[in-house]
Amino acid sequence: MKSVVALGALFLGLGSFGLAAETPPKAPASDSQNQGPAVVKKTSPVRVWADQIGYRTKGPKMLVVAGTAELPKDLVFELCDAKTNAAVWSSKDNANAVLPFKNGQKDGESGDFIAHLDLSAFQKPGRYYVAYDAGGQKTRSFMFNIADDVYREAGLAAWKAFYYQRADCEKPEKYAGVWNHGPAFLGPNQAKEAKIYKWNGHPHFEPVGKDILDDTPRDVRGAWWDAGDFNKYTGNTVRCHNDLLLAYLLVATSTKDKDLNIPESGNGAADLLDEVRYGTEYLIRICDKDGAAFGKVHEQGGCPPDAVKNPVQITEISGAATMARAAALALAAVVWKESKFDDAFAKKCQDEAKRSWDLMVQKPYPWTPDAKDPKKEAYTGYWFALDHNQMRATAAACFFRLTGESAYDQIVKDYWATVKSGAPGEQGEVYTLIWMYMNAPKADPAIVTAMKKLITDQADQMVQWTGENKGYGMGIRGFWWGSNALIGRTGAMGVMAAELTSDPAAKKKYLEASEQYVHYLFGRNALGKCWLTNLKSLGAENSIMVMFHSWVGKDGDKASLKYIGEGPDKIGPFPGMIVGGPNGNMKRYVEGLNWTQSPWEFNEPDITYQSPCLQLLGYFAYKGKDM
Ligand SMILES: [Ca+2]
Repeated sequence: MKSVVALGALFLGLGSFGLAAETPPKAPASDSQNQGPAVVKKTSPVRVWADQIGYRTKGPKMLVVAGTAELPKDLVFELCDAKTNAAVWSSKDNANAVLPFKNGQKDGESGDFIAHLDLSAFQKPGRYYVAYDAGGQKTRSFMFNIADDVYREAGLAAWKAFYYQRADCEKPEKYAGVWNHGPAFLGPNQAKEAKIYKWNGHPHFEPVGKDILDDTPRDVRGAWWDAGDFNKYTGNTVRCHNDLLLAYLLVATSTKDKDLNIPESGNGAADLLDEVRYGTEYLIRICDKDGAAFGKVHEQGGCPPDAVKNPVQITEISGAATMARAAALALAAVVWKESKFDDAFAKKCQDEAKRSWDLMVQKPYPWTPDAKDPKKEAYTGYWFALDHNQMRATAAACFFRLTGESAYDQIVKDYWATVKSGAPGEQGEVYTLIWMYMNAPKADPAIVTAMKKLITDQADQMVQWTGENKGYGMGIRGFWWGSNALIGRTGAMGVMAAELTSDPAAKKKYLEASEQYVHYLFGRNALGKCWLTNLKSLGAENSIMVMFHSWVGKDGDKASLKYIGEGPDKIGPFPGMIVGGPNGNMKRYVEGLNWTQSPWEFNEPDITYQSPCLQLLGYFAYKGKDM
């Protein structure tokens, strides 16, 4: 009974996505008691992996059949109605729907023998699974929906995950459901009155040090905890913030005020932009009286977050952090100004960006050169620094769009002359820079053409890695630590290219290629995992239920236990967070929290994994129904 209660509460947490008629069918509570065949396991000799969120009614619908050994020629696949278990389609009548990959030879990337099961021709909305005989046992795939607007709720849940990850606030039940907590990090010596500490040389996730360098109390509330740890690294915050603003711009005209059920729902501004603003306001705060930005704010992780009473610690100012602040706030100024939601806030962002920019003009980077490499700054505990020149050019592109001043244009042009196209999605802030520059009123047409070509070239490369060319229907350069971020970034190239073209055939080509990466994130991958946390209520039977996290995944902590895994007395982690994913190869993943297996390399989330995935999933959430 407990799990039914928890499921009800989960609906409460996501409750206000309020979609009525367009809502894809939800997993009925009876899913788990389904009387159909045994559900597929990663050890099944033959595995059918589906996108557990689902497929568009009229879109391509490819599932992956994976065998440990060569696939038997006589395998029959039946599409079954999840409620009645009745077969509604069979590969016996659709022989061409099963397409052996590489003529049935082993796929080197996954080590599986693969066939593509193409259900595109089946176009009846509903909830289904695929049943088949795996080595003498009747087996079924995880269930999936077929619906017109199938990606919407899962994509919005991935946006809402940022709300749960917010630092320095209370999360009332009204917005957070069963993942509510009281006011956190707002006590004495915490985020409202934090002090600057001297870095003691310890790793990034640890406290800055023991010695206070400056005891001026500073308000550094806001933004999001970086990952499973509760630190706020200025570099990562800026990267995430800027990724999210681009993700917003890709769907801006489709977004609404009340999309996310957050405290800012009902204020008249798009909720997506409100969520980013929680980071923007932090970046406004995170500097001294001259506009010099601090490198990191340390908050000690704990469960529940409001139980942590440790002092919040700030590191020293840094030139790299200051230029990153300028770029982020200049970008926010453009987006807020053009959105027309809050002109005063747009101006404040611009003024603050300019303060940091002017300081960098007076006092060029690096502020204190590193003795070993004088082009870089001496280290004061500022982790995850972003490329200084890229940040400078991004800020300049934004100022150029805001003011039209040619000095900024020249900075962008000088930087652009150094840019060579790289692998899809792997050029950091360059995409934001392009998005800002190409729509600047006085942009140089030749530069704009070259910028668009960079995006289109990378999207074309991405298209080559999809569909029948790959065992799992998509590819990235490699499955490294945080591979899901690269999945998001690679898939997002098609979204950007689709937005740049006016040719309907090209747009379709790019979006259908990007959609393959959506399928990967939602479960059509070599481990059959939906890489987002706790999406059972949206239909993903095998979503991530264990995530390495100081609050909802703290091994051995009694208060955290209810958030870890599933079963009686469990509610699991908050929904929609994307974990790092496989690391080393497509199948190398650790599911638990056993310290000796370095779970943080696999199942820890990070705001910089989440943000590029939102350029992809956010786009499909809003525009998937129009494809
Ligand atoms: Ca709002």
